[in-house]
Amino acid sequence: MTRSKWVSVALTGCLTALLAVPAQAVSLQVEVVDQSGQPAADTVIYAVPMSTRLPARPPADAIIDQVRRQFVPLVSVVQTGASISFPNKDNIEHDVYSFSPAKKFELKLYHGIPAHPVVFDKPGLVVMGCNIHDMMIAYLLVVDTPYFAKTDAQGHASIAGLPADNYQVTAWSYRALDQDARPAQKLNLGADVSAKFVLQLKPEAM
Ligand SMILES: [Cu+2]
Repeated sequence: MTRSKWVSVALTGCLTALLAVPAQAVSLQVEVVDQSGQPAADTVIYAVPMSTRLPARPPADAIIDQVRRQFVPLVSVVQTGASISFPNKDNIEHDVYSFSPAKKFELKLYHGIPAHPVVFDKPGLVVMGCNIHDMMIAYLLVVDTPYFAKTDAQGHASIAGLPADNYQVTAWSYRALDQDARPAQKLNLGADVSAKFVLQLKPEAM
């Protein structure tokens, strides 16, 4: 191959690669603290684009385990339409239920993996419990976007691969003093952005 032909092939390859990915993908770093400045772990962050369409791919499924009479994880977030399976890893039976308007359901006393996952087809907060063990509780936030994350022990979360756009970025904590509060920021994500939320939270349960 001549040099000029090689350059042409290489350029065509680059262009094809460029066209295959969205014009520009950016990332969002979020820090969440409570009213005393302490890191707020297990806070859900979700970003809804103002003008770009959501990707057509189906929502990612999730798993909420039951281990030693606890739901693991305590807090989950999924996109509307996602399926969640609830494997019981204990040697005793659990009876998982929710009375939340966003999803009322019950998985009657069972061991192992239920035959069918539960589909969460409406956005909102779903609080789950076990009819046998009153201490068991889990929180699921169902959101109308695939762009979400949960803060780690340091109160940090990041969402990568966001198409450049203006976003409504919302934070929700299961410890919020006002469970209906949805503090949000409008952010221009034309490039990588860092944001901070200060939430009014109840003390962490011991
Ligand atoms: Cu139970």
